[in-house]
Amino acid sequence: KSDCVVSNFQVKENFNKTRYAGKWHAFAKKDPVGIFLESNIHAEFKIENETMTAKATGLVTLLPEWIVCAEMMGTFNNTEDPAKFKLKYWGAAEHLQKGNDDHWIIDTDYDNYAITYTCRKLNDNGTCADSYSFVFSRDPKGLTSESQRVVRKWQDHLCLAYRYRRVAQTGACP
Ligand code: DAO
Repeated sequence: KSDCVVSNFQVKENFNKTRYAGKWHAFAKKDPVGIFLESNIHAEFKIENETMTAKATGLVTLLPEWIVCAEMMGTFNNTEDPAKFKLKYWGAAEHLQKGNDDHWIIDTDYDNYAITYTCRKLNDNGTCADSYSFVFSRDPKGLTSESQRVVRKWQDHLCLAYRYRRVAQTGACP
């Protein structure tokens, strides 16, 4: 069982970013405070001289009457743990969000599912006050029940069970 202390969370052992490269579709997401990416989220990961980069797309609401498909760029800077990255991200357009987040690959089988974790703000006791997490699928149609079973176990480990919502994939942001 998990104690919910972020520094004790397990991440993918011997994470192989070459096998992780390619396209992933968001299947479910636990949102941070101030949600940004809402639906139709997908990302294409590449490796450029040992550094993982991504181009991500998703529907965002900038104003109630201004909903756009945001194109986001990210650079995943390596750390001493191959599954833990410092993600620097920015929008292709100026009015989009930018920032620096931890980005941990909690688990993946590279071919079907992945689950990521970001904690933006720690509590004094080491648990997380503001986190987000993506469940990715290689198949845009979704995850098999077997993959969902594995993912559910990790959601529990991250102390985020039942905090995820399904991410609609309607083809709105190709
Ligand atoms: O939707 O509020 C949110 C959290 C995500 C914001 C960061 C976007 C990063 C885009 C590049 C990385 C793709 C995995």
